[in-house]
Amino acid sequence: MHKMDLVALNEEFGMISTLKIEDVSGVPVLIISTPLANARIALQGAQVLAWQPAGHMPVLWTSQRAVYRPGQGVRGGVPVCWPWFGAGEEGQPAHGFVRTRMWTLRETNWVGDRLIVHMGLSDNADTRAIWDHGFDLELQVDIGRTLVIRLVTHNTGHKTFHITDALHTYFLVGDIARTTVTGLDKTAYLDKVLDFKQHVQTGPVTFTGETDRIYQDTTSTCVIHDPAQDRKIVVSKSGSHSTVVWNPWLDKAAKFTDMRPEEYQHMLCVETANVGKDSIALAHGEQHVLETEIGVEVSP
Ligand code: TA6
Repeated sequence: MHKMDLVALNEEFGMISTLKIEDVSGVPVLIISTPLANARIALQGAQVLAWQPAGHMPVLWTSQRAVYRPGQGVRGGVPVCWPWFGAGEEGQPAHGFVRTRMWTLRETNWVGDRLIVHMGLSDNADTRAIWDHGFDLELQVDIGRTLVIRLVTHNTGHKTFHITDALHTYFLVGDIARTTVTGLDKTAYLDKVLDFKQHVQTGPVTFTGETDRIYQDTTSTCVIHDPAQDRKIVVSKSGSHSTVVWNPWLDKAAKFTDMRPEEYQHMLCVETANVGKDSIALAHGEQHVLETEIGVEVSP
């Protein structure tokens, strides 16, 4: 990133002892410190990389081998999957094309003691060559004792479009084998590990191997129970009818160049999404808000 751009960004948005923008291998990263929480956000992909509320351990996981390079998504934090979740059409990037693009830092503002960062991305010739629709996206990161992330999709084109989307959140856990997720009991899911066959969840989700499930038609709050770190992470949501639960386990993790294999033990994705039959149709001028709120509680 050009040094002048960084200087200009800090002049416009920097806040002494609260917000500064640094260049991490060509990727501008917002370093945020408020009395309630610390956070880091990459402008590439508008990707939240870290959030740590005061008095708690970090809540989000990022890989020790994460790659910070223009055009490459960071493994961890909260990747934004849009305008499709999962594999695209032939030759299209997985999870859409916005998580590797540079978003614009639009505004920062205080609401009480919470700091809200607004980043935006609109269609251009490059995006229309991939996906021929007019859109404006805004990601709002609302930082306080909880973390609220809102993805606002606005159809600025003339045609109705359909999207699937996700806030693909990677959580830090002490030991995946002792971790459980409640809130999905009796919910139907597609099991990617078993050729997307449909099953119904019974009781808490437990982890004994690669787990990759798309729970559908659910608006439930999920709770990640992490006894190894004596805490619970509460993931509530709105504008979302799918929840994706993913842990690659050892063999799949070993295939990622941007992850140490053994790190699978300390991460878990619980994703606020709209996938498959839960896709969203937006007509000209319509908006949709996908929102997740993350809180952490000590639970000895
Ligand atoms: O959300 C789960 C998933 O779709 C997995 O199947 C796996 O592909 C994961 O996303 C990570 O995808 P990525 O493209 O970021 O490596």
